[in-house]
Amino acid sequence: MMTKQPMQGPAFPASFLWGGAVAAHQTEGAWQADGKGVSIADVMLAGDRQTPRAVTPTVTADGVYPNHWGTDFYHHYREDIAMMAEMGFKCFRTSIAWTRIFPNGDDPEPNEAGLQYYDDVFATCHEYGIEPMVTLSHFELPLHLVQAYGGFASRHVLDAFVRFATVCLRRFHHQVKYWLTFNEINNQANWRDPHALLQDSGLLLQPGENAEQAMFQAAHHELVASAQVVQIAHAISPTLQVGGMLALCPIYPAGPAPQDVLKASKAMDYRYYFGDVQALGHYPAWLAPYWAEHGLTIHQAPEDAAILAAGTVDFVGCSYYMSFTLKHQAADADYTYNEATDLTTNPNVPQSQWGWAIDPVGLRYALNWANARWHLPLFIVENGIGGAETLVDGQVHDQYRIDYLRAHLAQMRLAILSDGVPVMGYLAWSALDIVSASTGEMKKRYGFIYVDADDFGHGSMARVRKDSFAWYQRVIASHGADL
Ligand code: BGP
Repeated sequence: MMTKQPMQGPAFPASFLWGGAVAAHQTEGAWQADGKGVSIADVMLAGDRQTPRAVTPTVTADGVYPNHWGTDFYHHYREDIAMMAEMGFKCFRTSIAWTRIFPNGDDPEPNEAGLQYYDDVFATCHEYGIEPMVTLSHFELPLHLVQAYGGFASRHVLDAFVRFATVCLRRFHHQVKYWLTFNEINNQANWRDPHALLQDSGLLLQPGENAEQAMFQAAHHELVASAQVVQIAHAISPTLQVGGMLALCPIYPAGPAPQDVLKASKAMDYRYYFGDVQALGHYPAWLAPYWAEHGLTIHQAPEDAAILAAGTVDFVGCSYYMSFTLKHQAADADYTYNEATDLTTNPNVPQSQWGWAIDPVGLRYALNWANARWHLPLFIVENGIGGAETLVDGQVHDQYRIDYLRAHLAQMRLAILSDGVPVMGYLAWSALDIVSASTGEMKKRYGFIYVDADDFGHGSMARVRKDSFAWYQRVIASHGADL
C-alpha cells in the first residue's frame, strides 16, 4: 500500500551519493553539432511498446530518429544541472558520446569541440558541488566501427575504445572521479535479442551467424577493454574509481520445483558472468565446459587472462528496474533461457504501464546477492519508473513515481543498514524526461523534471518540476530519513 505521507526512518550514511542519471544519446540531441559523428543511436528508428526499434544503415528523410533531438540537453545543460542542484544532487551520471570525441570512433585526432562541451558540463556540475559520473559506453558506438569492423567482434574496436577512454581519462580526470566502462554489459546475455547485441557490442549478425558465439566473443573483447581502462585510470590517478555496470534483474524460480530453482540459479550465473569477470578477474569455472559442450570457440590473446586479472573494477554499478520469474522447460539442458518464451509473470508483484515488474523487495534481494558474490561496493546508478504523464495547469502529478521510488529506497536502506551491504549511492533514472532506449518514445517519462516534447521532438523543450521533484529534494535534504 503506498502512502502520500513521508515514511520516516533512519538516515542513510552521510557519504551516500544521492543524484540522478542520463545517457548522452537519450538526452543531448544535437546529433551532428560541432563535429559529432553518427552513432548507432542516431540510426535507430522510433518504436513503441509492441514494436522494437529498427536499425537503419543510415538516416532516411522519412525516418523518425528520436535521438537526433533527445531533450536538447546539449543546449539546456546549464539550466538542467541548476535544477538538479536545486534538488540537492550530490552526483550526476551521464555518458560521453564517443562520436563527439572521435566522429568515426578511430579518427587520427580527437574533436576538440566535443572535449570542450564535456569540459563545460563537468565544470557546471562542480559549480554546484555535484560530482560527475561518466559512462564511457552507453549504447552509443560509432556507426563507422559497426559497419567497417563489426563492432566489438573486432579487436580493432577494443583498441579504439581503449584509446577513446584514455583520451577522456587524461582530459577529465581532474573533474571526474567516478567512471563506468560499459553500460549494462550483460544485456547481451539475451543474445536472441538483436538490439541487446547491437546496443552492448555493436553487433549486426550476418545471416546464419551463431548469435551466442558472436556475443561471447564480443563480450570478451569488451571485458578485456574494461580491464585495460581500469588499469589506465589507476595509472593516471589513484583517486579515480572505475566500475563495471550491470542490469541487475534478479531471476526467481517460477515455483519450488527443484528444476525451476536450479534453472533460475544457472540463469543468474549466465546473466551475470560479466560481473564475475569484472569483479573477480577471471571467467567462472562453468564457462569453459559450457563453451566446449556448445561448440563455441572464444579467441583469447595470450595476454588477455593477465589483463582481466589485473583490471578488476573498484565497484559494481547496477541498474535496477524489475525482476524476472523463470520456469524450467522440459527441453532445457543448460544455462541459457529465452527471455521471449521462458519468463513467466510473477503473480506476487504489480507491473508498470510498460509491463515491467514493480518489485522493491527484489532490490534488497539483488543487493544482497551481488554483495555475497562480488564483495565490492555497489552503486545503484539507475532506478526509476517510466510512465505516460500530462502537463495540467503547469503541473505533473506523478505520485506513482514517488510511491515507486519510496518503496525501492526503503528496501535499499534495509540492505545497507540491516544487511550490511555497502552501497555507495543512488542515482535515479532519470533526472529529467528523456528518450526511452528500448522504444524511442518520449511518452515513457522517467524524470523528476518534465520536458515539453513529444515522441517527434515537437514542443518547447521547456522544463517543469513534477511533484516528485520536491519529494526527492526532501529525501536528499533528510539524507533519506524522510522517504
Ligand atoms: C536501461 C538503460 C537506460 C534506460 C533504462 C530505461 O537499460 O541503461 O539507458 O534506457 O534502461 O529503459 P527504457 O529507456 O528502455 O525505458
